[in-house]
Amino acid sequence: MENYEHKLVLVVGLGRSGQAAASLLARKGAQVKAVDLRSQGLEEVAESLGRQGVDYRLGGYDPGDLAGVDLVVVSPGVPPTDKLVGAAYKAGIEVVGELELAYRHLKAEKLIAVTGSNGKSTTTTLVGALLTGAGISNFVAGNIGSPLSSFVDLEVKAAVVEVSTFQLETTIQFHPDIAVLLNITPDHIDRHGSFEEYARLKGRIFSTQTEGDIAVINFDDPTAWNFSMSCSGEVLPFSTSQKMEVGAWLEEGFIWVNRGEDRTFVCPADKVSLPGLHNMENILASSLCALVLGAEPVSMSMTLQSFSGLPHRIELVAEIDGVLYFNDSKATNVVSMEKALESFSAPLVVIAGGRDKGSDFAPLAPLVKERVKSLVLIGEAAKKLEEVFSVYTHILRASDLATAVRVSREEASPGDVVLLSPGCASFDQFDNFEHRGDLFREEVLKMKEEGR
Ligand code: UMA
Ligand code: ADP
Repeated sequence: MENYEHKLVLVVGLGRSGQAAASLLARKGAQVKAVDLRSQGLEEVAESLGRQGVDYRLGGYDPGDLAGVDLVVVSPGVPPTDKLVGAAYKAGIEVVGELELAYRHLKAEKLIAVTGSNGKSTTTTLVGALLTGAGISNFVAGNIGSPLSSFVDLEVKAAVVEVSTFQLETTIQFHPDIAVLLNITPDHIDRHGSFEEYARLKGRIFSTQTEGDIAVINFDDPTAWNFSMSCSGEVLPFSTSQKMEVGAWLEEGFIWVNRGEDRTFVCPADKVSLPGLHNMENILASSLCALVLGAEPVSMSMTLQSFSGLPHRIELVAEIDGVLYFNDSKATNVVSMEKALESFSAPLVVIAGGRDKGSDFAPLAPLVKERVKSLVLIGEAAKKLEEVFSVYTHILRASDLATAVRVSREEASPGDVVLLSPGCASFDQFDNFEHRGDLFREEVLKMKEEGR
């Protein structure tokens, strides 16, 4: 446990992570100062920080804020290129991310950390559900939306934590007992500069592991699997394409797991509630985590049959005039959009676009040509998407999501599917992906009401 007596800690960024970190530090006796580039919209936060004895400066910061500071805690959204962060490193001040700070105070007995380009939230939630189903106390936190700093005092058997590359950039001691790497496909190139750097950061989830720890890795993803060669812990692979000696796999329609002694049958694959092969990857990885922590296959099977997924991930919203409307707002990169397009055989009217993260959309061209009858484009990336796909499908532009929903209705015929699967971040027009998905749902349900 860190001793913060007479220590001044600077928290950079006052979103969810910064607020939780500042509170944790204040509770642990540190003198805390917090800064944020923003000044608007933080009134309530400032009031609450003030009550906790946290000093704050909003509307900008500079290296002068480092005076007397012993430790800097950065929010995940703060890039390493930030001037203040650079000055802190230069001055020899320790810089850690909110995740690292929380880890140093964690009381949970075991730490399960889940990363990957896609499937993190689904897998993290499912691991939590499998453990709960087996009577194993746990909580779910991290990049999923609830900073780990808010949960550190909970004395549970397992902390199940979703981890992003933004967080792995600033970990030092962070040491998962079980580290899960679901997949590595291009994302966040705008932040990390290249795919190679992004992949390297994903691999940091294993960097502190030693013998006795466990690495759960996707055998079918070559970039992810590559890390199995350098892992110090026990590697448990999972595969949806071939039988494994140990780990988790599909065989003749059944889910199997084996930690090295006897293989165990978990559940028939067609009995699980989560749809799609991509979700089967999440299921296999989650089952391994639960198995290692002592869950019985019978309870795992029951949970897998009842767990039907999270909102905003290929979520059915409504049927209107024979057209099904699906919300996949969480598809914020090319591969998650690809999985959504692959999930339907019906003709698709797809709403896509938003803030581009330096993505290459060209690999989607064959799927768009084969399955998408109309592509309705919104947001900053509309022009780029139009340039890539205009030869493959009918393109329409809409100024906002509500208009896009109405346009899609015009385009769709009975038997078609209207799918919001943006392939881009939401921040150009929305607060976050939930805001975008909620608005889509609201518009669709409004149309359904109007039709009654
Ligand atoms: N800010 C600065 N300076 C900067 C950047 C931001 O002062 O250089 C300020 C902003 O003005 C704002 C605050 O920092 O007030 C925002 O901090 P943040 O961007 O770190 O966001 P949080 O609210 O703390 O949320 C973060 C994660 N956000 C990011 O990684 C961008 C959330 O993941 C996570 O749920 C939350 O911590 C709790 O752990 C979101 C995300 O988009 C969902 N993650 C990316 C992803 O999943 O792809 C990585
Ligand atoms: P993350 O937290 O990594 O963003 P989510 O579980 O929230 O992952 O899912 C995000 C998007 O990725 C959704 O559109 C979902 O349909 C898709 N997805 C989920 N699991 C996978 C997977 N294993 N591989 C590829 N795409 C996936």
